[in-house]
Amino acid sequence: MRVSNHIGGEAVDAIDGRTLDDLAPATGEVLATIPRSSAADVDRAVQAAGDALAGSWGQSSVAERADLCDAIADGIEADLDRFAELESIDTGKPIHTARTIDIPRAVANFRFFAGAARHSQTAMHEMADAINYTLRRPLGVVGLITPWNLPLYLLSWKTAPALAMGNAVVAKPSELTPLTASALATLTAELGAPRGLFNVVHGLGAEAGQPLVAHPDVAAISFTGGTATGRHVAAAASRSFKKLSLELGGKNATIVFDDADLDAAVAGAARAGFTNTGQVCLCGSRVLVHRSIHDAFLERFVQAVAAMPQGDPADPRTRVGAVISAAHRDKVCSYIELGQQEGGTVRLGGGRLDRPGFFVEPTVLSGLAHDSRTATEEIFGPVVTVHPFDDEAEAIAIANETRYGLAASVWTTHLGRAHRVAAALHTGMVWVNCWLKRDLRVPFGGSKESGVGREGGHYSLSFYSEDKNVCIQL
Ligand code: TXE
Repeated sequence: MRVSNHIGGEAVDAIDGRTLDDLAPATGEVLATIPRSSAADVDRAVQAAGDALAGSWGQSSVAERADLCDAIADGIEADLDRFAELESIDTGKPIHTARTIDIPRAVANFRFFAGAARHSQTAMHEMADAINYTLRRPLGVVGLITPWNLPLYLLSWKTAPALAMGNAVVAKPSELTPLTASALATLTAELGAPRGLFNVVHGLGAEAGQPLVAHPDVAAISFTGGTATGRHVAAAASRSFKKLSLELGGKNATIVFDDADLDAAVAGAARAGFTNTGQVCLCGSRVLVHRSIHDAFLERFVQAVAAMPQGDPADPRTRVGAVISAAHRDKVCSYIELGQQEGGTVRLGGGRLDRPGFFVEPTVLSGLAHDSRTATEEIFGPVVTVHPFDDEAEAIAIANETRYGLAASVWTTHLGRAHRVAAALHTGMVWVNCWLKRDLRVPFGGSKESGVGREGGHYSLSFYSEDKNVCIQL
């Protein structure tokens, strides 16, 4: 496959003709070549986006923008199998995951934000002798930088509200997973969207992402990726006072109390730990279990994880696929080794799978100190550590003792405890007796080093627009 940039409604190569290889994680073989873009390509894309805003899109009504989002949703849905296949071969994720999670969610994102924009309202503040009303305006050109774990899912999560609020987009997808972003650009052009409304520039973070963040004509950056990269992005964006949304890493706790429904907790912890082969920022990679049920839980948890079939992502029965790259596989395996050096015992898995491609066995470690590196650093792969705690206060303290603050899940049948623990956790999101149950209206985001800002519902509409107050003397 030969993948192009999408600039001004046209599929184009990088200006200097350079390319990168995109590998299939399930085989390690070259899947596609993509443009290795540089600042000059980014500049063209930003210019094209500006042209779209200067043209008809700048005058578009909310209804027109929402209709376009609905049309994109319909287009992805009509072609769901092809989008799912592209996502699965590009990421190594099971086709089952792509078909049931990634692509349906992309459809839902466009549909949801079409509706949200149609129903959005602004405020009026009345004074004795004046009225104030709020105009909500697009920001202009927005830059969207997305990672490899949920490529279309996250790109659509940003693109839909950006378009619905009247902006034009320059997207820089991960160089490891370019395929569905290009498919989305092709679809958008086929639907007759204004040229330059949705541009995609492929390439490396330092060569194509960085110039987008630094570009003076880009009004906002929404970034999802690693915390270290987020730090660079924040520093670069601050120089031109860009609006910034950062969704970064996590080391999320799954907390299981002795009054939990054990069947539900075991199934929930397994799902939280290993969905998308552990490569979701929300994955529950540390399971904290009340000491009185620790051993019984661990035994059943290991059985539940062992029952998840791993292998060829194209097989519809597969539930655990490949990890994204050889480098990432090696990083994940190095943490499994570190965990053993730090005193942990491997209860399941323990290393790479002996087959072509980038596979790591689903791995469960126990016996580690809860402040060990393995238990506090983000591994972002199919590795979960299990730790005992003695009481509620200790569970909260352990859960909070990381530099991340994204999400947690709490398993208990005690109503008061559920509320107390949810309130005490230093995270942006808490699930009680569930995990990754998503209502697209709710605030999504993290605290501490997991990010800055919230997306979702009116939080996204507000991020991708600027409010202007008008005060009229009566
Ligand atoms: O992501 P990066 P990486 C975590 C996970 C993983 C680690 C590193 O722990 O092991 O991050 O992953 C672009 N300016 N997460 O290195 O670098 C890059 O091209 C502008 C958690 O693969 O964060 C890609 O498009 N952009 C996470 C995007 O940033 C830059 C999902 C993300 O890549 C850039 C992924 C720069 N200087 C990894 N450098 C989550 N929160 O879900 C890179 N990029």
